[in-house]
Order: sequence, then C-alpha cells, then structure tokens
Amino acid sequence: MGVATATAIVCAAIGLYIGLYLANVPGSAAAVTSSQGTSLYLATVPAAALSDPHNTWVSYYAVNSSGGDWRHDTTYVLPAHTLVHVTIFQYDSPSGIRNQFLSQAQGTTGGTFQVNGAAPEQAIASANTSHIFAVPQLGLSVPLQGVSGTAKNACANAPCSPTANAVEKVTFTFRTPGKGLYRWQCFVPCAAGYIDGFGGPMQTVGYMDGFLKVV
Ligand SMILES: [Cu+2]
Repeated sequence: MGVATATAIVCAAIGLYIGLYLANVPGSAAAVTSSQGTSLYLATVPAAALSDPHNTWVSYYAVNSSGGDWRHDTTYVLPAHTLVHVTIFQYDSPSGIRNQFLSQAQGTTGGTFQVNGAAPEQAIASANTSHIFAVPQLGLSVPLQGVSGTAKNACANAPCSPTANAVEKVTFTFRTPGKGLYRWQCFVPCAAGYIDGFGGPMQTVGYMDGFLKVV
C-alpha cells in the first residue's frame, strides 16, 4: 500500500511538472498583414494591469491598430524576410539611460523612427528615454520617448487609452531575418525598486523581455 501510494504521488507530481511547467509556454501575439503591409502594434506601460501577479512592474503589451484589445504577451510572431511596420503606444514617463549610444536608432529602415508621426529622427535625448525595443542579434534598437512627467492624464496601470491618456506613438520599420527565435529586450534601467533598475521586470520574459518568433 505504502509503495503504491508513494508511486502514485510521484507520478502525479511528474504529471503536474510537465503539465504546469514544461508545457507552459508564454502566449504570443502575431503581426497583422493587410494591403498596407505587415504591422505589429505594441504598448509600454508604467505598471501592468491590476489583475497581474506583478501589477507594479513596467511592461510591454500587444494591442491592436487603434491601441485597444490589450494582451499581456511578449512573444511576437512575424513573417520571415518581410518589412514590418512597428507601432508602439508608449505610456510611461522617462527613466533615462546611462549610455547615450542607446538613445540612437539602429537597424531600422533609414536608420530612423518617428514620434507621433513627426519628421523621422535618428536619436532622442537620453534623459527622455522611457524604454528601448532592441533585438541585439539583429542589430535593431529603437529608443522610446517618455511622456512628460507632469502630464495630467498619465496612465498608471494597463490597459491605457490613446485618446484618454498621455501617449507617445513611436513608429519604425525593419526587415525580419530568416526563420528563428530572436530575443528582444529593453535596455533602459526602468525596473523601479530593483538594484540598478535591472532586476524584476527587466529580467523576466513577459515584461521587458520577450522573443520575436520569425516563421
Ligand atoms: Cu524598459
């Protein structure tokens, strides 16, 4: 009886380990392809949704073209060898960066990005940088302008609204490589409350890190 019971408990534990841990891959969001081309819509927030287990952590989200339909995913599925138009609805205030090199765009079409549809820019003031969207393996890096720290209607927790909250809409285009899994991450020390701002959400997939799944 004892051996049978112990065996059953061990088998159940292995089953839970496989089912809840090994088979539990993070959710993903796919780029949208229309007559305008292929587009990926993201948002960055000062804090994840109140229902999130880490609702004080900065985070990326996937959204739709009008900034709605919030999904807490940081794996983005993109077609290979394709120009992808990326729009990031940026709701967080600046943290600033220590290395000004990272406040420049790298690897985008034309080497530039746009903020709120204005003229293409190559860099922003490093003190105004809120987050960065970077894929080191592809040499892609784009600094994201922070919303003013004194904005009256700043968003606190996701979901935020591009019509009700202060937002900086950052757009850029890049060409995807061949099939593969490419890690992306933020490089701004934006993790408030962690040593040097690089712990917590900065080292956890699902917040300031994720993958481009190029298919
Ligand atoms: Cu960040």
